[in-house]
Amino acid sequence: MDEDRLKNQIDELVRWKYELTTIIKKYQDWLNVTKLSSTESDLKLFDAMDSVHSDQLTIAFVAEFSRGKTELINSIFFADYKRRLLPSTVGRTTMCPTELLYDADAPGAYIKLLPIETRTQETSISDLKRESHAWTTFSLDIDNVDNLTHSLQEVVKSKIVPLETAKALGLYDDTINNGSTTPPSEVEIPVWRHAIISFPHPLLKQGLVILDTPGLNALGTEPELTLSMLPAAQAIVFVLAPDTGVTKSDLDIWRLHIQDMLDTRNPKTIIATLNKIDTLWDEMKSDKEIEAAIDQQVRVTAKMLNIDAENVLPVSAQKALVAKTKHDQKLLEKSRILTIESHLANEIIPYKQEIVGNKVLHVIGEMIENHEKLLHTRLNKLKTQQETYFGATGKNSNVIKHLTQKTRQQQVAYNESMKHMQSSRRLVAQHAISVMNELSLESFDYLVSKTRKEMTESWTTLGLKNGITIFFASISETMQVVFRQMEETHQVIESIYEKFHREHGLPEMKFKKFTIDPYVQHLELLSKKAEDFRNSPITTMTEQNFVVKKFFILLVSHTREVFFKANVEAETWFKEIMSPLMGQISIHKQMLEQHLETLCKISDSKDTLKKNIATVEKQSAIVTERLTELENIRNQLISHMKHTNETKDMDSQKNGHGVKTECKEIA
Ligand SMILES: Nc1nc2c(ncn2[C@@H]2O[C@H](COP(=O)(O)OP(=O)(O)OP(=O)(O)O)[C@@H](O)[C@H]2O)c(=O)[nH]1
Ligand SMILES: [Mg+2]
Repeated sequence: MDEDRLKNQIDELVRWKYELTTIIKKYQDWLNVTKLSSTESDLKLFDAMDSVHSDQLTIAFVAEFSRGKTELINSIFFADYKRRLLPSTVGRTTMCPTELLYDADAPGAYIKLLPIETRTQETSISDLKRESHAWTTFSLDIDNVDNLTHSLQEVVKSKIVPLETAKALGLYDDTINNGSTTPPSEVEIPVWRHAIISFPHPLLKQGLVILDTPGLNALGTEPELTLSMLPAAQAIVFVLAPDTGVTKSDLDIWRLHIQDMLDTRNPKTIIATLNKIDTLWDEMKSDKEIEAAIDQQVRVTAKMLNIDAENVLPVSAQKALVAKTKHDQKLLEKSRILTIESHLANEIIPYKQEIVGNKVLHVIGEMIENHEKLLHTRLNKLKTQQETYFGATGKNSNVIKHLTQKTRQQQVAYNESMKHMQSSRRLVAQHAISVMNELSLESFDYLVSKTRKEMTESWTTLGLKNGITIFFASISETMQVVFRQMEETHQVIESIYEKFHREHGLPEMKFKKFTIDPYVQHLELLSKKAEDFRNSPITTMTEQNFVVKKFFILLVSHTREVFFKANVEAETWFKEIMSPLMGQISIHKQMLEQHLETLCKISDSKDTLKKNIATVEKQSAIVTERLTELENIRNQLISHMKHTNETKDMDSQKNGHGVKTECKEIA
């Protein structure tokens, strides 16, 4: 049924994630059985499983005040309560950004509120989330809807404070007075800065997170929303209303906080809703005329926002809530809420699935590939050994002596290469030190303190703006240095891999290069946001330097996060980059030793030779069986993600490898 589509799709996503973790678990068991697991592989698989488990689907609602964000949330997600669960009234209602989620670790439902006064601190909301003492928490009585709705009223609370207090909190916007009247002596401000509501709603329990934001420049005064919370959401619902049309402030919000995101994500994940279409329902007009009027509004809206008309969805949140409460199917259809729910179900959830899938595939796919290569090498070496033994049957001792000599020579060559390998590894370690030094948080913090010093010397809006520019220029310079260093490192590693392939017949292996591109792109996005922020009307007034300062603090904290991620990934990369080659080398060494030992024994008796042939045959059968198991796991993973692009890549790699891993004859 259409009404249940969203719920069904979320259930489906949960099932899909569960199956994905089952496949990862199967691979982990396989690694244990084959004794190929290592601390690194365990850690990687644990991380992959954890990222699937803790993954959330966030839908954020953004708009100017009174467009009906909260009403939409109530009607899409909470109509079962048969009332307005979250407060929604005429005029400005929601006073603080509100996250609705399910916290499985908490003993019961709660509402957690961050006092507005925390704005004076330099700590970001995401950091404050880890400091429970900073929040005021009330438990929620979920069995009594009256009590529940009453408790949720906290998010609309405001208070009157002296002008100076509002200014100190960066909450006084003097454009409101337009310079024509004297500033007021008192200002109304929100009581809370942020709210987190946790309760066991079925969809929230499945990992859905809803972010309701207040209108009236809340996004401008709390830059963290624009910088991190909105970009992190999988879907953004931007709400407009036909009674006001697309106003200047609607457009400002769109341009300053949403439009940019269209460049970096699937456009279908940003939905513009034209809410309150019931205001166009006119009994004096035919259904056709009403339809035409709505279509016209959709086209105008799409043009103004410069998006496809199919991503502008007309709706009546209020009538949808009434229809769901009264089970009025006709009104429900007329409200068009099901179109929005279908869009969320059909576009957002599969997109989310793709993101999670790609993340897992990126890690696991590569590991499986390396293990497949390893087993293929082992199998080929066993085959060669078997052929040698067969060849040796009935041969005289001179031939065996010759074979032994040849293998010894290979061992000497191998030992020489190992010496070369040691010096190459030292070289790679040196590269690692320089790269890690550039990406170290100490260097980053030094850069920040330097920028800060320059900024404190001119703690004016202009000085702060210049500080941001200098800051990004320095970061970009660091990234360029890292890029050059990594290019050199890649060359060194390539030559090592190549040497072992050329001189010892190890399979031609492509190692994974470390790319800083995603980090550079992320930093460029932050830099662009900073640029937009610098040019936005809010920062043109010197009185707003509170906001600029806050923005800078947040930018630093975000950039630090990006840096930290790059640092961790580079460190892991350096740790792992030689592992596939070392695995192959270890097999190569083992096989050489085993081969030599057998050749020595061959001359002893024919029985030993027979026994050895039998052992090699048995080993080959086991390796073949393990390979089949691994291929099954890989196929399961591929069919589980059949819609992702990376799967296609993996498929083509699969077809190309295996044959290539043929080894040169040892003897
Ligand atoms: N006629 C009509 N009124 C609606 C509709 N949706 C919301 N409203 C009304 O519009 C007013 C504002 O709705 P809210 O949901 O509080 O709007 P909001 O966007 O959350 O506003 P803030 O919380 O102030 O940012 C309320 O009185 C709602 O009942 C609708 O589809 N039709
Ligand atoms: Mg609201």
